[in-house]
Amino acid sequence: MSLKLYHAEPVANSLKSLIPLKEKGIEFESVYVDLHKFEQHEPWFLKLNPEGQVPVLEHDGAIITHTTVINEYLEDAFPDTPPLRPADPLGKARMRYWNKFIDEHVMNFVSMWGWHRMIGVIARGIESGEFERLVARIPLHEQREKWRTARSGFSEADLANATRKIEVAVDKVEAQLGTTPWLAGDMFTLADANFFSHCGMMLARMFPEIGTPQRCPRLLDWAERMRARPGVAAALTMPDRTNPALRTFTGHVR
Ligand SMILES: N[C@@H](CCC(=O)N[C@@H](CS)C(=O)NCC(=O)O)C(=O)O
Repeated sequence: MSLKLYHAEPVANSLKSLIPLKEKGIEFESVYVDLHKFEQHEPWFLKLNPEGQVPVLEHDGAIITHTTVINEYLEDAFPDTPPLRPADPLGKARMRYWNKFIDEHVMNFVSMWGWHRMIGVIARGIESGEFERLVARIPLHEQREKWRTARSGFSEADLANATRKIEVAVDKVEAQLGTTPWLAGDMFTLADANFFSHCGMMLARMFPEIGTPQRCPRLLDWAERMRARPGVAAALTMPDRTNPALRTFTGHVR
């Protein structure tokens, strides 16, 4: 059996798939893709994932992309490892509801603030001819536009909308955690790994005015319970080569 995960720093999408691998105790080869060097747009990487994004799972030569798909694949392909998905149909539906909500209404809005504060700084540091050359290699139209917007600056209206989306998500998770210990019920699931990677782990540092003990005490307690899990802790200690000068903008600090 051969299993490889191509990934970047343990945050956002890379962390989202590192957590289940570590939680399930599945042996895999970690292949670090350096986003600071735009390795995800190199021809060798585009052969693996034509969309030019991490993470990518390679299992016995088959390629699986998109974290929500990767993570459910791990559940199906490694049934003898600790489950991170409920066995009953209703539990599965609850978990998938949260994954859909996080993928559609959380991930991109936290990401916009990260790009605004960090990628914008990187993009403006690249001379314009070189910048256009790098952007021209990006396969996805949306990502090309995101890089250009990061360089010129996101609009106040877009940033304000992103903040509003994050507030809605935080309040929604806080309400859920008043009912169940984990997002989808009594069991730690892929939905918890998803929200933690995209919002929970960086909430207090990246959005201190939202992630307050007054507003979301249960969410902050849940984030501590997440970090106390050996699998999550192991995922968080994967290599982090973020430029230290930019680190504080992103919540990468552990
Ligand atoms: N929907 C994809 C999103 C993947 C994604 O946005 N990955 C980011 C890292 S968090 C990436 O590769 N960014 C670099 C780029 O787009 O050039 C997934 O769930 O895997």
